[in-house]
Amino acid sequence: MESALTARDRVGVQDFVLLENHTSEVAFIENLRKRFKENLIYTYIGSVLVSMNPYKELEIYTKQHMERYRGVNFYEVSPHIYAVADNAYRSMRTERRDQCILISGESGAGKTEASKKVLQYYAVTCPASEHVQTVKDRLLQSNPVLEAFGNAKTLRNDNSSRFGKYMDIQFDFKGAPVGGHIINYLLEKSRVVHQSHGERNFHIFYQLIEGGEDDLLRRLGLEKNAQQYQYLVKGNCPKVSSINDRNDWKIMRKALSIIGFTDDELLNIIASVLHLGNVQYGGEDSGSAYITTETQIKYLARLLGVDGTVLKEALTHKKIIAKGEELMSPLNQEQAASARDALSKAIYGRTFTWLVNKINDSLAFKNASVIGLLDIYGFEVFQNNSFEQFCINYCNEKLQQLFIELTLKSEQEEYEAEGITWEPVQYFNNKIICDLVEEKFKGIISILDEECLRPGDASDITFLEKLEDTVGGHAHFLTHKLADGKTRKVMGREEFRLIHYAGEVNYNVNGQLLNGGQRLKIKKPKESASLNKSGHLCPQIFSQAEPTQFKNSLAKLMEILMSKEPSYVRCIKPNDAKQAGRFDEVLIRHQVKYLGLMENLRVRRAGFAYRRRYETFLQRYKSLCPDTWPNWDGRLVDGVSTLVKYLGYKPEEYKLGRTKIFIRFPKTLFATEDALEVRKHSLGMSYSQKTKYRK
Ligand code: AOV
Ligand code: MG
Repeated sequence: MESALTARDRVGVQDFVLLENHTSEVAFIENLRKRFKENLIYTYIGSVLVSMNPYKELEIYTKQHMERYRGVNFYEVSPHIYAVADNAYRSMRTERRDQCILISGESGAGKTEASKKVLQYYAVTCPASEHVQTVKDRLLQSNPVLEAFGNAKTLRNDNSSRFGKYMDIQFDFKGAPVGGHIINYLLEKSRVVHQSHGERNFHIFYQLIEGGEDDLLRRLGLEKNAQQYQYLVKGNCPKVSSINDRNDWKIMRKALSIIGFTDDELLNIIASVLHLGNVQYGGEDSGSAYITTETQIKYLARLLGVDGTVLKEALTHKKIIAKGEELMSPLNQEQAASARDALSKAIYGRTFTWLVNKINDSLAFKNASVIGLLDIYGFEVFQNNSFEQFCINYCNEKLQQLFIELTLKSEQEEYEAEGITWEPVQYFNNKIICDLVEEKFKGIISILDEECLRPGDASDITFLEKLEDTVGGHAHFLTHKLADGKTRKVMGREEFRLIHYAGEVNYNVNGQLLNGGQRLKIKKPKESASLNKSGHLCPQIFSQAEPTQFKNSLAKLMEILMSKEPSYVRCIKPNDAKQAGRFDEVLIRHQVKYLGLMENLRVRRAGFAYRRRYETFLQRYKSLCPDTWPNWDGRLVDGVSTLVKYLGYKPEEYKLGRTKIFIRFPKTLFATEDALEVRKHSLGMSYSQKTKYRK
């Protein structure tokens, strides 16, 4: 039989805290490598779960596995996403505190898969009633629907989420899931009209074309051939070997009906986007554009329920306000094409929001205990980075900031406040970058907003100049201009570079950034439901710039997350080839670095696994010591001290702070919990931590 030592040599340690040389990145990576080779994709850093994408189906998500993790202490079983899910669930139940599970990592690292596993875990293991079954089904079925409309094949991930998602799962007092609520962030709308080589538009378009029944396609005026549609050919990649569009269509349709969509309003809109993409223009280069594709207009008018003439005007003119009067001014071909694309993006974006609202309605949000799940796009760097990457990467900065606030910083501050001797751990605080982006009046977003809303000569270049004037000297901001007036050759004149915590990214302001304040929009439906009957389709000036909206919604998200107790899942992508068994060390080391895992480990090693307020600790365990039972009259700290000495805690296992006891190793607390259980049984009480949540 294999000895414990050789086993560890082969499979590594299941918690990085147990590594002998915990400051060595080499040892960290080696541990990941050993475990990955053995298909052990999960490893802890204390309570943080590190997850490696195996790129193959593993037999670790069965019902039996779920059962194994129910009601069991974190450290008693091997690391698993189910342990994180179960732990959050139990904390919510026992401490009555809302929880959130924050899943981060770069594109293709396995965030969405992890969030689905969590949802499935609750759906299978939580108690249910008939009503709850419907809610569970709807919660689960929201995934295929949102993925059809919000995910796409990219170079990095065949099923890449092109929107951020925060989902609240609500539980009643019995611990049964009774509702849910989804908030979506920043759908990548530009994908509707353009895709890079080797990438696709959102899945739904191909599902409809490939899987749509003949009758349906005829009604929508669509052909069963993706090549016919301008919006589907840009990436030159209509078919993906890992995706079965026809099958996915069936799954999506079924999911829609479970959620309660009965008619085809949604598909009318999807079809109209495809028709819009095929609208073409004629006219002199600088003269007024006219539409040359009447068939498309006919279908569009019918599907959207608008008048054809109004539609044509909307697609060839813009509304301007001159001397207080509204006028329709003609567009040239190029302008008209971009107005058309802006309209498509707006329609799709609004449909997506409407879809999320409909799903939320069907989930019937209630005021209950909550576990939030955050699956948001990872840090992105492309050859050409635009406004969208800027927002995505800013979002990742904010999440890292939250991670720092909630783990590294708060942990160290607490030791200080409690007067616990402590060797501070150095870490990079990315607040400086968040400020650079979001600070009032002088942050990048403020400046962008100002330029978007300024009438007259505002342009991409004036925006860049203004940035240089305002944040030019910032340590995390660069342009092609050097301080001595010379030019930095490696950078273009229309770019600025941000030095993010995760790496450097050049953002192109050329015609991209000002999309953030896109001026052409279809009229906002008064309420979501009015979209199906539409009727309104006239261009209007867009008054509020999107970055500010995004900034505000992110601020709100941070508030939601701060109010909950967080659990972290840090996902790592093993290689760029989407292949099983390939461990690309350079790529992995980079992720370990920017996810801050080494700092996380150092803080964790130096710290204490558990802390409890004296009164809570004493209240829970006082029955275990004759001196503290039934009551302790003296100072709380003395009571706790008497109790733990009686229990045999060794001096190196704990420390007493001002208001709390700090326990270094989880096993110490587990032993105390076990003692409590034994005592309760001996007193004939049926209550026990473990049986409490088991059916
Ligand atoms: P992401 O959500 O982190 O990327 P996904 O969760 O979509 O990444 O994972 C990408 C692909 O990796 C999936 O489609 C699966 O094929 C595979 N995969 C991930 N996790 C597992 C797992 N636990 N077991 C088996 N296969 C897995 V992005 O949304 O692009 O940021 O934007
Ligand atoms: Mg995803």
